Amino acid sequence: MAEVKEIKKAAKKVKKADPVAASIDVATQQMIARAQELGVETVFDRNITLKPCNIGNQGTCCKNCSMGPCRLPLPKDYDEANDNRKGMCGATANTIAARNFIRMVAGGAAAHSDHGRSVAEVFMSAARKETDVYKIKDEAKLLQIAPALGVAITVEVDGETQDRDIDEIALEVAEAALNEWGKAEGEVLYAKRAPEARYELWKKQGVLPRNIDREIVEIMHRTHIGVDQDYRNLMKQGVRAAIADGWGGSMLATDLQDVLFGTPYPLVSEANLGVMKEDMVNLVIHGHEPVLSEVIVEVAQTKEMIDYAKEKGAKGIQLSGICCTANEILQRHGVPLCGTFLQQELAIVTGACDAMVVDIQCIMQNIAAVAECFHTKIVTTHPIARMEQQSTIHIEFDEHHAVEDAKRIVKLAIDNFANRKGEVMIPKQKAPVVAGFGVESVEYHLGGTFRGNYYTLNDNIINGRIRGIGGVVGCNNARVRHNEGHIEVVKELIKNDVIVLTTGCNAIACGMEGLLTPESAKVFCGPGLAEVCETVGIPPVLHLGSCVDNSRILLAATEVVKAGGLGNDISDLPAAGSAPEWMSEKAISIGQYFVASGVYTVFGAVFPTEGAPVFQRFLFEEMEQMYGGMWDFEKDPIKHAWKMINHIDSKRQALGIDKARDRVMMDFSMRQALEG
Ligand code: SF4
Ligand code: MSK
Repeated sequence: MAEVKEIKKAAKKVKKADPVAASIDVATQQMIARAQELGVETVFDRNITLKPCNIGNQGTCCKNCSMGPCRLPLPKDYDEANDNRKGMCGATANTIAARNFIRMVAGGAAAHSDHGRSVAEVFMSAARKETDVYKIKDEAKLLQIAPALGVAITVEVDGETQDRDIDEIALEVAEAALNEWGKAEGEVLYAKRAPEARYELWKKQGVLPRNIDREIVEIMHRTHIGVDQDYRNLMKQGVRAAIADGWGGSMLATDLQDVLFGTPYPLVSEANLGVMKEDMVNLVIHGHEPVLSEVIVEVAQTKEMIDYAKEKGAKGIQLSGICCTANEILQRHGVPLCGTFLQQELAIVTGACDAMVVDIQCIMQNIAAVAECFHTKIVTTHPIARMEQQSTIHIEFDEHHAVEDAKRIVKLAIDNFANRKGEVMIPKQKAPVVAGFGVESVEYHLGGTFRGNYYTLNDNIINGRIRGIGGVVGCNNARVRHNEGHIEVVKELIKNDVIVLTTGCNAIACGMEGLLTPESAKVFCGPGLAEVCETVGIPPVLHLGSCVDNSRILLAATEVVKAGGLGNDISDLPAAGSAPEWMSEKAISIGQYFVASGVYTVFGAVFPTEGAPVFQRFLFEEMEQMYGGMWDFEKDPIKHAWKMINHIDSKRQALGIDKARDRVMMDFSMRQALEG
């Protein structure tokens, strides 16, 4: 008996992922197979051997006190009227699922907002001129955000209006921004940047955030055993904290990064593992905060470093990025994208990654184990994000000696070039991308020649060439086929004339698939969207940046409302949100602030409340009456896209612009007939 058990165990041990079933991307498939050939385990293999807990997946496992964990799976013969499931303390499935859900909001909001706080601290150093490395790069953006933080940009002198000193403004902006995390009174100031109707709605619902930290702390308090035991009231706090993230911490992170490092404008680059180069030093930058990576990009381009790399036998230095640090340095410098969240181990498996430098968020601990099989050095840089593996190197980054830190890291990668062992195998696949969009560049490209606003975009939505706007964002999740959901959802949307705004790993996935080029419009888009993209010269999928840059989507939607003709609030717009392959708590916080901002938001992969149908109904239906936006869930990518399109169509109908679209379709078929 014991023998059979052992044989079974051994068989389980050798269970490996099928590369083609694991990813739609050929480069990823090749590298999964390569890892298996070399005996290196990756997340794709662990997906086969490590099964998720079904009860945790349903959101109905509570471990908030030591009388638990209390596990309340949804019974097969579930009968809502007789649902007597209770934890030891009597907490119902709804209470447990709601507590777990808003704890995810707290985790996500904390991650985004703490990132924002770090940027604000560096901004303060720059404003105080304590560092030569960081300076105010984009004064126009500083002047644009200052009034929203209560900082005047002009002053009255002898009855005349004069511009204020830019250094004084920067200092006051830094103080006001940092104050947003912990002020004793008032409300998060950026909430007023939302359309007026939205702000008033938040006020009416009692969800205006007071300060960023407080809303996150209050979630932890309310979800402690024996505090808030009403899922509606719990969600009120979830909404408040999510607004504090989207319209607070994340928006401040985006704005202050733009002021310090420059507001992105469209540029050309490439995406996928094929951007790595065998004969160059490959330094892969991974994480989320651009504060260090900005300096690394600068240092790696200096003659001193390039000469040093040549001295060591390399042709130069190839930088590339993973996850949202990748998006940040792509948007501002055109540094190519190496891959998404699920490709971080695979970049090392190439055997050509001389160093991977990481900061915060989405960094798999297993990169240290994979790196031990190769020559790769893993460099952690953030005081709050270290790894237990002794093989990793910690170079703590400090803005006061940023250049020295960056030099040490770049040199370490160069010195490691000669230590490569075994065969290098870099997949060939890479695709061109046009990235670097933002509220300002969308306005520039779609705003028309004479009107510097969103008028032309609105006009194209009203006349039906553009059916609506899809915000498609979020992670990869190894429990579903890598990039399949992302790409199928986006392709179905653009095929049906829905323009897509993307961030995070969805943006990287779209880049790898060639969807971030203007040329992709005539291949993949419906006639109306193709016509707009071809006329204006933009891709049908606009890359707006990293996870914190979802705030750009909120502001773009606000600009659309302001431009007129499409209602008074974000909830009136023919628009929908999506995260087809989400996995992180940050995605839940983003989803919740989209919903609270009036956006119908569909998630794929798995939804963490299925064990509590009453609470889930609150999220999926009742929230719409309160906020004009609600959650939904659909695993199948095509049905997922169609839920969004149907919602967009219902909004078009409510606005009375559905007929215009019919005419456009007729024009196209006539044109086709003529061409035929
Ligand atoms: Fe169980 Fe209640 Fe404790 Fe949660 S808080 S673990 S439901 S006893
Ligand atoms: S990196 S949070 S896996 S999008 Fe922002 Fe990608 Fe999700 Fe991390």
